Amino acid sequence: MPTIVHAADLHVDSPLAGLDRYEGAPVDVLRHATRKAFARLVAFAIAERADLLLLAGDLFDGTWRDFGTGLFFAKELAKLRDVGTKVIFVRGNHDAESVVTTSLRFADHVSELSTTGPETRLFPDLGVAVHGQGYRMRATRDDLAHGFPQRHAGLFNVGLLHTSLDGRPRHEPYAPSRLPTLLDKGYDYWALGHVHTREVVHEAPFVVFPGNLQGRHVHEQGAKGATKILVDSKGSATISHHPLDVVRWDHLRISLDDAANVDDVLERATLALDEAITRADGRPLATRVTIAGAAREGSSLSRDPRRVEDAVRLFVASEHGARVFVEKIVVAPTTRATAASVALTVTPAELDDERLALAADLEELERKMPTFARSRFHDLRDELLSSAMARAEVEVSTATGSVEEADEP
Ligand SMILES: [Mn+2]
Repeated sequence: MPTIVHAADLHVDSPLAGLDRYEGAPVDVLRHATRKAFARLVAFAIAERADLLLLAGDLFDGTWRDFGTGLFFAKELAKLRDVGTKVIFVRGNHDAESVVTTSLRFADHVSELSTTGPETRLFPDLGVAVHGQGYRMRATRDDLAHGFPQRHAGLFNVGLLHTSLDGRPRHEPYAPSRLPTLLDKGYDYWALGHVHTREVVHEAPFVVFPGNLQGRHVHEQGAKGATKILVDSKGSATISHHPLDVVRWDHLRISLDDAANVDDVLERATLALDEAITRADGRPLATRVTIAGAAREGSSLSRDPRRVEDAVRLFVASEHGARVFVEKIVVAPTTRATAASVALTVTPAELDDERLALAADLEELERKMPTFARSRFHDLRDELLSSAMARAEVEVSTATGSVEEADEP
C-alpha cells in the first residue's frame, strides 16, 4: 500500500527575514535555507521510498529572481523520477499563475492540477485519487473546495488545496473553506497548505496543514517539515511528522529583573542560548533576543539599553558566531513605576484588540494600493504589524508580572 509524503509552502528562494545581509554569515546556510530544506524533502521522499509526493501550494515565494530558482527545483524533482516517486502539486497565492508566469515544464512523473476548475488525477497502480485546484490569481476569494467532486469508490482519496480554512489567525483569507465542506466530500486525507504552522485539524479523515518546510522569520519558530502518510491494506492512514528545516528559528526572552550589571544579563543569556541550541537539534539557530524587565535600582542597565544590546551581540558572536545568528535584539527596560502605569491602562486582551484593528487598517491600505505595489507591501505587512506589537507585548507582559508591586515607589 502506498507511502505518501505531504509538504506545502516551500517558498523556495525566500530570504530569511533580517538575516539576508548578516555580517560574516555563511551565505550558503542563510541565503539558501529554503532550497536546502527542499533538497532535504526530496532526500526524505527517496529514503522513505515514497510513492507519491503532494505539494499543496506556495512552492515558490513569488516571481523568480532569475531562472536559477526553476532550474534548481526541476533538478531536485528529477531525482524522484529515477526512483519512481510521482509528484503532484497545486499553485497557491505566492505562486499563482498570475505571479509565477514562467512556464514550468516537468518530466511526466510530475503533474500540476488545473487552475481553472477542480481536477482529479488517478494513480490506479497506487490505488490513489488526488482531487485539487490551484490558484489562477493571487487573491482567490472563492471556496474552491466547494466544487471538488465526490470520492472515487475503492481508492484512497486525497484533496489537495491551498486554503485559509475557516480563517486561520494571521493568515490571508485566501480560498476560504469550511471544515464541513471538506468532510462532506468523503475523502480519506486533505492535504492542505497556506497555514505555516503545522496543524492536524481533523482525524478520521485527516485534515492536515504540514506547516512550511523552513521557517523564514521569527514568527515561524520551531521544527518545520513534512507529513508522511502510510496507507494500510484496508485504506486507513497513519501519519507522522518529520522535521526537515536546515535553520531553526527561536525567540529568546531574557529577564532584566533585578539584574545589577551586564554580567548578570550575560549569565541569563548563556542559559537561554544553551536551551535554544539544544532545541535546534544540531541546526544553526536564527533568533530574536528580547531583554525586558526592571533592573536593580541604581543600576545603569535601564539608562543604557544600547550597551546591553552591544554586550549581548558581542557575546553571541564570540561564543557561538558560527551557528547562532541574531536577527534582532530588543532591550526594553522598565521601572516598577512605568510598569504599573502600563498595567493600569492596557490588558493583554485589549492589546489583542489593538492588534486586530491595526491588521484591519493595514489590509484596507493594501486593498487601495495599485496592483504593482500590493505584493511588495503584502510581504512587509506582517513585519510591520509584528514590530509594532513586539514592544507593546513586552511592556504588557512585564507590567502584568509586576502588578503586586505597584505601590512601591
Ligand atoms: Mn505560504
